[in-house]
Amino acid sequence: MTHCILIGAPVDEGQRRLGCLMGPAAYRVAGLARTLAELGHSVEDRGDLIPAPGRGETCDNPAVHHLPEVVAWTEALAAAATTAMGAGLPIFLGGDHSLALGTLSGVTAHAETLDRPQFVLWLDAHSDFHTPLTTVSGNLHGTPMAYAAGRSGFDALPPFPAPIPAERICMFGIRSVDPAEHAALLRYDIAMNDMRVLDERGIVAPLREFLDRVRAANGLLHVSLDVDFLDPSIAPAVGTTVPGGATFREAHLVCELLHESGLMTSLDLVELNPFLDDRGRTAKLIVDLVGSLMGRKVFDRPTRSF
Ligand code: B3U
Ligand code: MN
Ligand code: MN
Repeated sequence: MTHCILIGAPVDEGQRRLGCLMGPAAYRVAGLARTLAELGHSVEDRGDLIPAPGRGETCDNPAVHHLPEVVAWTEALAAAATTAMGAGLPIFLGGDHSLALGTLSGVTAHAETLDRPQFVLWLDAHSDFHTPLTTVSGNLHGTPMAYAAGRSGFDALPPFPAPIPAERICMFGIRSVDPAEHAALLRYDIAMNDMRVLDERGIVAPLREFLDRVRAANGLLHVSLDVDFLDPSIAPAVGTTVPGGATFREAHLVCELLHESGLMTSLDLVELNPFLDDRGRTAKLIVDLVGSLMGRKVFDRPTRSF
């Protein structure tokens, strides 16, 4: 039994399409708390965070927009994440992926106090490895993984608590990387399971390798699930659809393996745009995936020895 702490983060300033701010409400309507309770977990819904007003920060890249708002969200989320980590398993309901600037900061700060290494599993079509100085779109939802890895260029944000070394980061589902991100990623030895790798090796072997590393290091594991990790044919409610994503079964398998590992200590659900959904189908799919992450099985095999 896990104590699940739901934290709504209706942020949509990290990109330009309106609607992500309805994400937390959609997860609640789709039955997230009920799903967790039916699996035997206790659920505490802390409601939606309200960030402080922006303070007018600027940066040298004129494309960047809503920087002060994103800084304010980062600070609010980092504080909420650190507090929640001491009390249970935080599940952050986005909101766009810029929220991970804050959640990664907060969970990593907590890991530091425990003197345990923080690991990250990034389930996304995108590597989100831009800095505010390299982004072409100016959308800060494309930057959180670079912030956590300790790239420079984030002067408007608080310094990242303890930059996460590349070998503690694993990306899955990647199929859209901008040239500047690509150049930067070549300097980092991040486990890059793009669709090329997953097509060849499948999802199980690379995931087990990573989970074994987390276990061996007694690490904490933050999982960041971007809706566009999934193929748009099953998850249409996202602003940036990229064809060729994870299938229904692959996504459930990732979640089932994560559950079996018992290693996940915090979770982001990001980029759901309910305004683009088809009768709540994407929200319901994400809630179902959280069910698999938290122990739902088709058939619960008793452990047998022969
Ligand atoms: N790399 C592009 C596209 C992108 C990143 N994250 C999403 N889209 N969702 C950018 O704008 O930085
Ligand atoms: Mn993303
Ligand atoms: Mn994405």
